Amino acid sequence: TGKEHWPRGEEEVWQAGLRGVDQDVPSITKSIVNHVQTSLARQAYNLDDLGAYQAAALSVRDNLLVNWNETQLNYTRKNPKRAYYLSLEFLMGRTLDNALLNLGLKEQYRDGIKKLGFSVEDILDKERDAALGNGGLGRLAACYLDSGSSTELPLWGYGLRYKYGIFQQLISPEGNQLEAPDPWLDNQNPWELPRLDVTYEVRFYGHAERLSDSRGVWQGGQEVLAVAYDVMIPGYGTKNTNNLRLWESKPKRGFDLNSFNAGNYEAAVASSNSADAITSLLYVPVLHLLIEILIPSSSIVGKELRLKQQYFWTAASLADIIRRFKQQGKPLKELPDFVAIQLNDTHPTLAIPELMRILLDEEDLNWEQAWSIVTNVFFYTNHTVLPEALEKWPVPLIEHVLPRHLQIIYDITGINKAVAPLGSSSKVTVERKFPGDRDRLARMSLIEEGQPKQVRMAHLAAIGSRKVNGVAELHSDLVRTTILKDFVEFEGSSKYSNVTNGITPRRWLDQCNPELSDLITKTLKLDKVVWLKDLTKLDGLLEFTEDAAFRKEWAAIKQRNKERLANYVQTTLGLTVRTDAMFDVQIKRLHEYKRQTLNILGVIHRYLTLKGQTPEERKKANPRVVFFAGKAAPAYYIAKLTIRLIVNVARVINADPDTKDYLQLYFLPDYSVSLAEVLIPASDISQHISTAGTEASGTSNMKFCLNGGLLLGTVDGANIEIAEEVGESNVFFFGHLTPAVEDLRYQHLYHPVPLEEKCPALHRVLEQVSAGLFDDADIYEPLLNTIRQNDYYLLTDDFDSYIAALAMVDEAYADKEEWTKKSIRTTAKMGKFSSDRAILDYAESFWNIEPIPVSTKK
Ligand code: GPQ
Repeated sequence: TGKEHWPRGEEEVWQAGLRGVDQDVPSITKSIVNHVQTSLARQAYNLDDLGAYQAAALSVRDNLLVNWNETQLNYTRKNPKRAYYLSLEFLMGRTLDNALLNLGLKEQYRDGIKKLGFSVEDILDKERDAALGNGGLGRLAACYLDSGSSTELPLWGYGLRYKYGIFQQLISPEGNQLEAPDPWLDNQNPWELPRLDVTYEVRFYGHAERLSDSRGVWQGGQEVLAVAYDVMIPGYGTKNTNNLRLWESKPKRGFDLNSFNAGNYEAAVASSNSADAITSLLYVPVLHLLIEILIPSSSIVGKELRLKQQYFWTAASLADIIRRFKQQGKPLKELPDFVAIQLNDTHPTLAIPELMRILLDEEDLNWEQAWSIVTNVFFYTNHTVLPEALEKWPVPLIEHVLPRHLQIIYDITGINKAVAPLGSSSKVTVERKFPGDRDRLARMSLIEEGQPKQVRMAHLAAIGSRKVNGVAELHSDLVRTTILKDFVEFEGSSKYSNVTNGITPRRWLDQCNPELSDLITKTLKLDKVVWLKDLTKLDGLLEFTEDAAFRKEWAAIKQRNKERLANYVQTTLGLTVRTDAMFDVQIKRLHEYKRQTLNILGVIHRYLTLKGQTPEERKKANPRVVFFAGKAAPAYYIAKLTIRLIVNVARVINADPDTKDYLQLYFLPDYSVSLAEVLIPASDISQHISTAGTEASGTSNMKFCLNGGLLLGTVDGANIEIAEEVGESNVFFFGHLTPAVEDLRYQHLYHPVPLEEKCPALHRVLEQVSAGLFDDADIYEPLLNTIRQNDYYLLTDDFDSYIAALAMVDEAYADKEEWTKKSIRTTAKMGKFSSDRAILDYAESFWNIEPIPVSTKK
């Protein structure tokens, strides 16, 4: 009868009850109305846009769940090797529009929602961003998840379910950044599925004892519960839907019953409060760092909480991965054949000693067996070479919170193992390879001497991983030749490689720039699924650069995107932006190395130049609107001062009747993924002007160029590879190159030249700021002094060539037809920067995993 293949009950009854995925408009409206009634308990007469958004989201979620289930069942059946992306940040942004586009249901929902009396644009706008990340690193993780599903790879993400994401940024009338919490879960989150039955216990503190050379036992302390929340990640043009599993912390027992019974209510809830705190908020780094933080009490408490976050998340994720592996009944030595774990920066590096602990203490393997498994499971991506941003943890703190892990870290670095045997069979150690080289041993040690001693997480991540990569060619070279040079010399260079970052063209073109996407589809005469999944197809646009009608359409779309941005500024800030000017955009975290200061000083220079001209002379100027957006870490004083300067310069110049037709300046508050989706398609030129060698890759540079914006930048990060693709004549480069940086810094220290001699133009600008042209005279002295004194980020060296590059941009923009050709060529050559290419590179060269498509493709 075939019934024996059916798990339970009567198959027909089951099949009839399965909520299918009917995707015609009547089924969609029926499903939305159903959710209005039975999920939200509301009705047509009291449904507002937010309610309509929620009902539509729940109805889309039904589709995702069906696909998610099929995908996971397929993985379980086929049992392939899987990869896991461990990231403390996932900057997802909004989900509904993305899910509709990936499912191919946007038009059906547009029609259905209209029939119900709402507009799809209005309800999409009701969704709050999931902003569980700071910047590029977190958004990269989100793009990689989209690409993992779209390329049908068995790839899961693991992260934390913060109750508060990145703070909301407000700007005071004086121009100060104020921070407000981001309670993003307050409206309920339709995109997550609580898995209250998937829980693990995670231990902190207590005491560790050694049982033998390598084995030990860890007991006592505090136990906290990790609870899983699953977020569905739909692929584009496929049913494959992967999982992002986020952990929430919870007290193991609601409260301490003994204290409760003794009438001590405060003590009873105390342990419960500290367990909840672990996943309460996302850390906002200073100098991308974790030292000073958004915690009201002392910074030691903040640091300890951050360490607890890192361990809580890695321990729960590893326990989950191992439980899944063990269900197959295979021996642990086969773990590397079924599991690859990518460490997104050093944040999850505790996974290395944690897996050692599990294998040694709980699974009874010996050191060589355990170390061989560990070093074949993990892969480490580095995202910065800035020394101040490399993670280090004080030894006493690790000893207090994770005593057993500290023992294991010491064993890895220990005398006999002297920076770990190379693989399980080889007994090569640093001591044997470089006899007597004590400096080298000290440099390579996992422990940095000092008061207190500190654990160098990048060294631990490198030595414990199968492969190590940087995120753009130049950056990976710098990783190999600077921060991990000794490790390359010890282990050989083949372990140290590069994967240039990428971006998903679904969100960063199709979703944020639908008109351009449609024009491309029409022009290439391809189904849009084809080129959005093979972005090198954009190359086909090149032959249309000489087609005047095509250029006209291309330019008209840019113009409408500029108007859309102007509208946004009008409705949110009440300010009128002129749209007949060049739009010049710099949007990213505020940081000295990214040099927003160079940009604002350049704006002041332009303003002073215009002021010095006659009205007749001014008429020749290229009108320009400059946009900034970005958040500063709350404790990063210099970055906040830069925001204040931008806001006050804007106040003065936007009100100046002499110049306001030629120069406008805006700082848009509360930068987010959603705001980026409005800004990026509207830009004519965007700025990526970090000091050479400091920006690991940059990813917004790729987004702007994909949308036909030209790039003004330094020879740094992925700018270099963008220029290689689009050709140097289509980008505007300036500034000193990486090899010159060290020498220039030396000159600043030992042979300083007075600014009025070295760079009179910059000197004049600083004088005006100091004189109080934009604000109280003294306010900006600390910011200006960073330039006048040691000028670590080389503004005094790059200012003149920056101004010259801006002039070249003006000149090029004057020839609109030629500019549009450059814009088309830029988009056409962006194929390399799809995150599909990047994720497939990780899959093939590192993880050794393959696509596992769910049988029926759409
Ligand atoms: N990046 Cl170390 C972050 O966003 N946060 C960090 O803590 C570190 C790096 C960025 C980096 O600055 C950009 O150049 C990269 O494009 C981005 O990571 C993704 O790799």
